[in-house]
Amino acid sequence: MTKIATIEYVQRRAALLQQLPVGAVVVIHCAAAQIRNGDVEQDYRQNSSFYYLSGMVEPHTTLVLVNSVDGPRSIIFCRSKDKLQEIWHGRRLGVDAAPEALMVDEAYVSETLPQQLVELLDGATQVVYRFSQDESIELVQQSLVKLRRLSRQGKVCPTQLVDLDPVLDAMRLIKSVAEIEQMTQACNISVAAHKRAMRQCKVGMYEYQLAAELHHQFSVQGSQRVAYGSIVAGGDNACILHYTNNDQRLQDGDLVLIDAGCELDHYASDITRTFPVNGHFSEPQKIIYQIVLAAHEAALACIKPGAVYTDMQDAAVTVMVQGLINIGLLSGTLEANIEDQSYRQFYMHNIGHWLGMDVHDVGAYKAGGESRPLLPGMITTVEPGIYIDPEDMTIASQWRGIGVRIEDNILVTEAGYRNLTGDLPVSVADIERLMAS
Ligand SMILES: [Mn+2]
Repeated sequence: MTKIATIEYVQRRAALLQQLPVGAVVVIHCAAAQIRNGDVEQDYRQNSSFYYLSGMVEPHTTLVLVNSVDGPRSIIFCRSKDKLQEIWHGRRLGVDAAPEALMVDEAYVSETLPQQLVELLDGATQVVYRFSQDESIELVQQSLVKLRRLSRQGKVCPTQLVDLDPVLDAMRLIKSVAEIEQMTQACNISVAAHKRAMRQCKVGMYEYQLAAELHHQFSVQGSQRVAYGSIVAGGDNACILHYTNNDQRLQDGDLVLIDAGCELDHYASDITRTFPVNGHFSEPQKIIYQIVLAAHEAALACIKPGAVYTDMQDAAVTVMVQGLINIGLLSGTLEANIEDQSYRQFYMHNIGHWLGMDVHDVGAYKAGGESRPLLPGMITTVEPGIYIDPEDMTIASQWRGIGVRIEDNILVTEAGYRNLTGDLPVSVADIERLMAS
């Protein structure tokens, strides 16, 4: 499996600095380690934006980029080598190996950062850091106070504070060739896992047992972790949008909705399929499923450079509302139902979200108050759904408790789009065929 080459991190740092004025200094921290209980830590997962610029997986690390007149400087502050700590907790890169491994100019131990940052910020025009990151806010503030105090010794304190996130988020939104390759691999693993789940699904299984089939396949194929908590929702549990208890038995005659995706080298995938536990859709299930599938196809058909996010939502809503009118779950005209959003009773979320290093990836959905145009290199999910309240006695019993969502991961291309998860069966016939095999 290919990984993103170290040189790409160098290119990202250069591309970032090109957008900043000479004299700018960027400070970005890694994710803080979290205590689980006692002296046991939560599994560590690097902060995506930090990893995007550094390729560094270790905690207690900070990256500083200096856009100096003499050219850019990249400096990593990381943990020192420590035999005893490494025996207990694992290998460390260390400052000697860091410059070559990460292709940065200099490396120092983390403990020297507060002192060195004061020196690095002396004479800088602006400090660029994440306004959302407590460690950076604190450290930058302390450094500025120190510099101010030293003004009579000729130190010059920067006067501009700039948020790094909008610049970095815009970069992360457009995926590079290597990122697309990485996400294609993540999607392939998740497709294989969903196929395995469809094949292994049996009446009477627990939802967590079906989840285990997915997770097994993720791990076997090299994924480090799930991209988010897996949803395996049998029957009307599918009507709970973020159901993650996964502790019920799968019943004969019910559907099961699986929303799960692996993470591969810090890149996410995010797939949903809904299929019959016993391998055969009932008539009412099939009818709802076909409406969602038609909405899914209508949304996909909109995707091309220049289309906007709301085009997908509008297309999916139109198809689902008409479908719900046709079967009597909504009354009145198409236009009136769209206008008063009565369909929100059955479809209460949006059509999708950006996908990248984070499952709900960074990047603005609007520009200048308007839905932004799609561009090649963007990756989005498309995930319409219909969820029929199991407790709503005004609805005919045959529909109650049916929950269907269909979600694929879509790369916007010059020509239109590429469905990165399109190898996973989605039609009723293809799903039933796979489950029978
Ligand atoms: Mn999603």
